[in-house]
Amino acid sequence: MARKKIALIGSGMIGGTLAHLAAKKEMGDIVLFDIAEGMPQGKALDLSQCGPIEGFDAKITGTNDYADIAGADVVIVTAGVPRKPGMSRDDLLGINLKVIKSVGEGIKNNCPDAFVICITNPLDAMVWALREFSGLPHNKVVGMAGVLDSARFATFLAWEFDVSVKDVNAFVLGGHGDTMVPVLSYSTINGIPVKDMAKIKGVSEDRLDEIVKRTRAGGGEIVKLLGNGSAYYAPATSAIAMAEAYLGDQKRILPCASYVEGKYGLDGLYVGVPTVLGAGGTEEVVEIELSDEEKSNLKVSTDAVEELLDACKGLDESLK
Ligand code: A3D
Repeated sequence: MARKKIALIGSGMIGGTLAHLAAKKEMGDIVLFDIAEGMPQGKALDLSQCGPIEGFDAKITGTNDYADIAGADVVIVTAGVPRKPGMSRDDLLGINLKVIKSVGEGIKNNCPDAFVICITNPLDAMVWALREFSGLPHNKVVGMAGVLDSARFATFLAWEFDVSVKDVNAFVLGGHGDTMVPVLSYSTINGIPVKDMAKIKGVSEDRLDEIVKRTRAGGGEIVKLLGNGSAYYAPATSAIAMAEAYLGDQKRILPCASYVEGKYGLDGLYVGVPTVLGAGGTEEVVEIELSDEEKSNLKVSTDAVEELLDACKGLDESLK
């Protein structure tokens, strides 16, 4: 069987980390693409030289030519600019929309059968625009955010309860912004609802609220600490888990920015929802029952995503 081909559009901090992880896991041959000349080639060479030490077989190449992503099975998109301290994800819209347009066309012309995972921010708007520009079916274009946001939520819960992260199952829904919805009612410690665990461990509701708030602001906390750029290790790991679910037809249920039509009262929007990921791409959006409060929080979040889509349509005629 031929090796799979993984194309990484954007070879910056997340792109380079993705390449390293994909190579280590021998997921396939890897093409690093970027508009910066020399940089993807340099990273590819450097990463290739990890092979003899780490013992992986993966051909890693760097390029500035979209023709080299031809036939890719999976494309992961990080092209664009990240946040600087004080910026919101939405501040990136104008600049990253132009980038996503060129990426969408590159994918359409070279690997229209690929499964495409978008990471570029503002995520929910960029994944929608990428789907529009690439013309791929909705089930083959997905956004990575929920896996990361849920991992942040799980980390903070594990620290609070002093338990292994392996036993924490945390869930975040909605758009990837300050209005995201960490859902305590579906978060458990090895099956024990978080609210029950809080009682057992003497953790107050106020403290749980603080954890929810910290999760929502989790990306900004790292941007502030780094001083330059945004998180990249956990975002890369999250996207790799999604790519593995697709390549291995794993049927994992992961929170992804998927195209939702009909469910959750939505009509054609990309937003974070539990999604079955398998060989068919986003095979099913799972509609879970939410409390009235969770529903209204989700509505605030999806309204914010809709506003961003309107802004995209205002910036690019072809999206109207
Ligand atoms: P960075 O290290 O700057 O890498 C971005 C790369 O994109 C750079 O190497 C650029 O040269 C390249 N690039 C710019 N324009 C183009 C273009 N037209 N075509 C191809 N490549 C181009 O950023 P990063 O890797 O840290 O972050 C990448 C993106 O991911 C940013 O938009 C971040 O905001 C976003 N991000 C999203 C999450 C989510 O959870 C959704 C988390 C962290 C970062």
